[in-house]
Amino acid sequence: SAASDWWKSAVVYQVYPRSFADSNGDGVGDLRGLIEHLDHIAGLGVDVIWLSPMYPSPQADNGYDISDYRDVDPTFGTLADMDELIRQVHARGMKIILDLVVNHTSDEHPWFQSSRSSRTGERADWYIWRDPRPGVEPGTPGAEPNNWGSFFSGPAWTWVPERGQYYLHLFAAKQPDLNWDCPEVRAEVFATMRWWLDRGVDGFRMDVINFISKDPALPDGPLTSTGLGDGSGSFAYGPRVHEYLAEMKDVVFTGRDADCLTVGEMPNVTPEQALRFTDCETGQLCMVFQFEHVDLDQDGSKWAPRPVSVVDLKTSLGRWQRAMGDRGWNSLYWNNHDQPRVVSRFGDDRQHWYESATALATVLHLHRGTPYIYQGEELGMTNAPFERIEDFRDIESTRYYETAVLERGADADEVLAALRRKGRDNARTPVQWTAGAGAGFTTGEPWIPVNPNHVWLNAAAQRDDPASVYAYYRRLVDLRHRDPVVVHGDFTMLQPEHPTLYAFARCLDGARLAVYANLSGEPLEVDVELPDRAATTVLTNLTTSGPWDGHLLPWEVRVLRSD
Ligand code: TEU
Repeated sequence: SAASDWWKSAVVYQVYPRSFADSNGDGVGDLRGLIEHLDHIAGLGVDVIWLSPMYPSPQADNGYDISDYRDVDPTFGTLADMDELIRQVHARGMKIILDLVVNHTSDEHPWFQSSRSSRTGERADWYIWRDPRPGVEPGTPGAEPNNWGSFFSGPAWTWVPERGQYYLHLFAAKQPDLNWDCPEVRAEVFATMRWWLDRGVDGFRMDVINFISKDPALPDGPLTSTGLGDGSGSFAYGPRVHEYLAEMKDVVFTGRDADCLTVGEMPNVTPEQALRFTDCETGQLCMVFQFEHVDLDQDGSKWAPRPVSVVDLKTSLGRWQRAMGDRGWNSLYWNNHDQPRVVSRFGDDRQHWYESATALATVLHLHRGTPYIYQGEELGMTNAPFERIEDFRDIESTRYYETAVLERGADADEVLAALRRKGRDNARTPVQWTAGAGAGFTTGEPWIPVNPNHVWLNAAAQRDDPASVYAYYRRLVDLRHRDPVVVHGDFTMLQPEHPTLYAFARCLDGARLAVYANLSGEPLEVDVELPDRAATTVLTNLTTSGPWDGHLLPWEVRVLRSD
């Protein structure tokens, strides 16, 4: 029904609290800082805020390693601040969803502390423990239960002498994987979700939620360039993942007054699987984050960059549009806290900064699905200009540098070039509020360097400028809210083989919205489709308007509508 599908017409704005706004001068963003800047978010017209983790955490992975699911890290504030945030978000007519990170906990979580202490005690089977490989000295290389590598370099297993076993961690050693096959683990996670919903939150973004069910045999995976195995075949779409998410839907969401937004982050998910997760009748989630389009610029490994063409992007995103059809639902994103900035990645942050930021935004937001804006994207923020390894903060980047350069002898400049291009810190430099010191993010020393381009690229300069990237995002959000074709129209890619034109049509009950975007620095003469020749321009990122002759300047986009 329409009411229960409210999230189809919504736009979501992601806040990564550590980098958003610091209210107390300690150099780290916090909830008070977020509360003070809520009007910036509300001013975009967005419907929902997704808040990245603010829970107590040793911060090994910036909060994606949680040591208490029912509190707030003192760095970010207090539970009272959280209640205030929820109130203030709702007062502005928006909703708020939390990040649910329950594939793993922190190794400092009391659950893990008790699990690691003995094989028979309380919570002994709450994590994934295995004996060493027979015949190899436990705790030495090769004694791990299988050959899997972790996402943050090195083996996915860590030896615990106290217990005489290894535990599995798909990410850092400080992020042990929970054992979802244990019913008490699921019950505790579900109870925590209800606890937050009762506090007023409106749903969850679920971290690597397709990884929660592992093939209990945990077989070796195919070897990769690091010399370790890729275990994803045993955990990316495990035997019980649908069962567990169906149980969650039942226990947590069914029968609540208001309908929640649920979005599952799912690396490696295929279109067929995503449809099963999001099917309007038999699915378990509203939508998933898939990774295909953001993995196009890499060759196997994330650190082996390769060029992407407009045709590659169209082929991938077009396939997802077709696959979700009218039973499933897409999430639409270019950016989040793990991805490089889109204007630097698929756009041109030098010659055509404004035009390419707005052209890419238009293409994304007018696909069928729910769009996500990552903090700073609405300002056209760019990648970090980091020169030295010392500038990087992210555990994924620093661990990769250590293992590749220091252990495997890779070329340091090449590794740095890859980090610069694909590293997650590109997304994590402070939000640029002003041209002043600390970019208006902090009065203190920021935990990660601010981008020097804040002197011209900042919110203060853009907020009241009708020709800004910020103002353009506001128009895109507004178009979605005003025009049902944007939400419900079907999707047809136009001229899929064209090397630089990204064009598509959305149709609903005889109305047609067509997008023609020049994703290149060269002007273009477009062969306009017949139904669009007499159409009205409803949005363009350049000041020219009125009838269109099919000419597109570099990175120009035209959105046309006809009835
Ligand atoms: O990310 C999951 C994930 O698989 C990646 O995209 C990851 O960021 C990495 O780049 C793989 O190369 C989620 C969170 O979004 C991320 O921030 C966390 O570090 C990770 O899970 C672990 O919780």
